[in-house]
Amino acid sequence: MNPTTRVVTLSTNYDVDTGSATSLSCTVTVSDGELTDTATLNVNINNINDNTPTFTASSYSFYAQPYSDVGTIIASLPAADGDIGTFGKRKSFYENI
Ligand SMILES: [Ca+2]
Ligand SMILES: [Ca+2]
Repeated sequence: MNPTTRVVTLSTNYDVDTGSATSLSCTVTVSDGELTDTATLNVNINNINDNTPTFTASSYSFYAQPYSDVGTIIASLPAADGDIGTFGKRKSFYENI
């Protein structure tokens, strides 16, 4: 906290995706040089969707058996997303082949 402007800023990067704290707390003091008062500052750090989901390769090749039944699973494509929680859930969209 800047003592002149009283603006509160973070002194380090907090990335909840990598296990950083999701809340911070500290005691702030105001003084007129003689008298003082204190208050507790609680800051909650929210997760944001700041990581793009990615496949592990740009293309994949698989072989399917001829005359396989419709709906037969022929591949499972790995993908990752560095976000935790709902922002890290992955949905895949594809065209029928
Ligand atoms: Ca994400
Ligand atoms: Ca995130």
